[in-house]
Amino acid sequence: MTPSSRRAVLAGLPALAAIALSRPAWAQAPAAAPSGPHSLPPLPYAPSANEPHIDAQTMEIHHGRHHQAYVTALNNALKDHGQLAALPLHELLAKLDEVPESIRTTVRNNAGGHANHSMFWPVMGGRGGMPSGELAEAVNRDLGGFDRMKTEFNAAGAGRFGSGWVFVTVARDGKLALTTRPNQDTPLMDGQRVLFGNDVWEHAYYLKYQNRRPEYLNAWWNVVNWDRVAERYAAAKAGTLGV
Ligand code: MN3
Repeated sequence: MTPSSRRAVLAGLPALAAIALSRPAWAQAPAAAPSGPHSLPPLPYAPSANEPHIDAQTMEIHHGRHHQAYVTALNNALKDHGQLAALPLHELLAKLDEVPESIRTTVRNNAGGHANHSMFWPVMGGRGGMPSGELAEAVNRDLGGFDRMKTEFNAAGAGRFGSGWVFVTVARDGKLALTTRPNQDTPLMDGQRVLFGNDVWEHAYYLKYQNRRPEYLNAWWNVVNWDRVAERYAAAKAGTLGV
């Protein structure tokens, strides 16, 4: 490095440091996302809406950083694949075997991540409690009642080794089932529909709960929005539920 270029680099440092320090790391805008068919859905409530069970900083990072990263990577992978880019997300995930092998794993991980989180935000922001009406009847019929569903869902989430999700799926006839997937895999890849699910990646809970995943799983039920879940149930039976 020449003396003059060293001076230029050093001269630039204070300005860069000031920019970097002016906002907390998690609040800085992500690198410009390429335009693409997929976009980050806005969080349907304030980041603090799930306090104290899920802290606002976790929600900010999880939505603005992690989910955005899946959307950005998916758009990057699809940028030279117009026909795939035109597919609705649930159809893309159901047709992974038609995706070129060179981008298949990237699409699987990031379309899955985009779909899973797009489902996740709206089923939270509520006050917990229990489902009612037709959905409660389905929970009783197929999952042994609310208490048993919760116990088995929490056990499945705690038992998911590494990163992944725990889901309740819903068939077109309204039948419910409990399942888990690793990483960002989703029952959508099997042509199924997700009623609701919880994210058991460490990024979903580590700031507040550290390694106490079972505590997070138990607390999560306090923020479920059963009105939104009931809307998803009705949409599934009507054949209009996407991700
Ligand atoms: Mn996540």
